[in-house]
Parts: sequence; C-alpha cells; structure tokens
Amino acid sequence: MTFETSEIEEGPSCIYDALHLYDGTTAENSELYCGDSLPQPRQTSSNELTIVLRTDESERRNGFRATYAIVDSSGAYTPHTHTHTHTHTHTHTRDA
Ligand SMILES: [Ca+2]
Repeated sequence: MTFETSEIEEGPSCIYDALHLYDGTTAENSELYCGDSLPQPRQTSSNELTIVLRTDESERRNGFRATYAIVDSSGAYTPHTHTHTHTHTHTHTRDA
C-alpha cells in the first residue's frame, strides 16, 4: 500500500484524529499517524491490512488517499485505489 496524501487533524500523540495502520487485524505492530506525515509504502506480511481512521467531532481535514496492489502467487500486481476523507465520502475503485 502506498499513501499519496494524508491530511489528518494533528494533536499531541494524535489524540484528536488519527490514522492507525495494522499489519493484519490486531493492534500488534500498529502505527499511528496524524497531521501531514505520510506513511511509508508497506507490504503486509499476510493478505490483511487494517486501516482505522479515528475522528472526533471537531476540525475536519482532507483525510487520506492511498493505492494498494494485490500480489498473487505468481508475483503479478493488481492495482486498486482507495480514498477516504473525514466527511465519510467513501470511494472504492477497482481497476479492470
Ligand atoms: Ca477532528
């Protein structure tokens, strides 16, 4: 998964809004982002990546945009695009 933009309300220790990334589905090895810091590209150790966008009731920003690719057993990549904003506009595009 590659993050193209990330704009999330910033606060000390990301207490207001935060983007949590989990390799898999558990909180182990989770990473926390807020503000304009852009997560590094990553490849998960399994077929699961969990993204949690936590927001509070005030101060909205643009959210994040990321793309991901599925690597099948032959090593082929299939690209996808995912966009999520604080306004709960949810767009999921699956490229042919
Ligand atoms: Ca907020």
